[in-house]
Amino acid sequence: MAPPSGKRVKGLQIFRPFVYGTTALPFDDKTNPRPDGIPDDHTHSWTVFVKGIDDVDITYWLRRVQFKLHESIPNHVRMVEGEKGKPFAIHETGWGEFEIAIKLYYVPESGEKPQTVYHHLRLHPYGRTDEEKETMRLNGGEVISWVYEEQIFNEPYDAFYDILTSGAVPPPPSKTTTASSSSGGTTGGKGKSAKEKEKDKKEQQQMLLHRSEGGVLERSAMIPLTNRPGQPFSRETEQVEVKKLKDALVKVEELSRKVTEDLKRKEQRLADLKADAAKPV
Ligand code: SLL
Repeated sequence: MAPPSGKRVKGLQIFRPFVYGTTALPFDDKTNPRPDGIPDDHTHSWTVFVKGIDDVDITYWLRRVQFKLHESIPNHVRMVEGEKGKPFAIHETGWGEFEIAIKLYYVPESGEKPQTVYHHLRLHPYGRTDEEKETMRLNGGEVISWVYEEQIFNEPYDAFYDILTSGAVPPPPSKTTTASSSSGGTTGGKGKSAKEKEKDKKEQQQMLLHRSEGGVLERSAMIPLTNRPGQPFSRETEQVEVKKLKDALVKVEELSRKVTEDLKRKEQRLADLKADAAKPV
């Protein structure tokens, strides 16, 4: 593919948050019955996905995703084309865990080459303690292994920059809608009728309200303010992680102080013993 014509925006980086990972659920006659025709040795149904944070659309920068599954799975290389507002996802059943190669293909305007991330399909929770294992389970018993990532576009082409910044707008009311009529532009007002201005104002209010509820806006780099069911990546989670790191640092400093004190005591003892040994008898 020829690179897009036009210049790059020098000295500028734009990032977009996204989430990828796997969700697995063991077969169970009551809650997750094995579908007809699935081999007896299959124990789980699972999904691998790439999606926007808070389920916002990302197809304006990500065009398609190739998932390379384990060779034991029929037709193991799968290409998923972007559908506005929907996750890129593959649903499968199986018995074993393996590494999935997830190749991201960007929109042509970006001029970016595809890039691969790797993700381990988790069917079984792991951890040193039961508590740690439980953090991998959602309420319904699903085993989740999800990763927050940020896609960085370094010095994007002009046309792509325009796409990326064409407006932070609230997600459409139903997240599955196929086309958003909003142009994304909320600025201006010149030459607009009173009715259009009123519409703009409403959109802006809706946008602020949505953000104040903690959600993110479409075509933005925002992350939610708080956690919600199925949405564990937020400023709240970030704060919890920061606190964990701070607490760990305090512990490390305390340990290091103790070791240093111990060392000093031992050095002193050694010096005393040496001095003793040097005394004439
Ligand atoms: C393991 N190294 O031993 C891994 C291999 C393979 C998983 C896991 C087959 C699905 C199907 C399946 O689950 N393969 O037959 O469609 O754990």
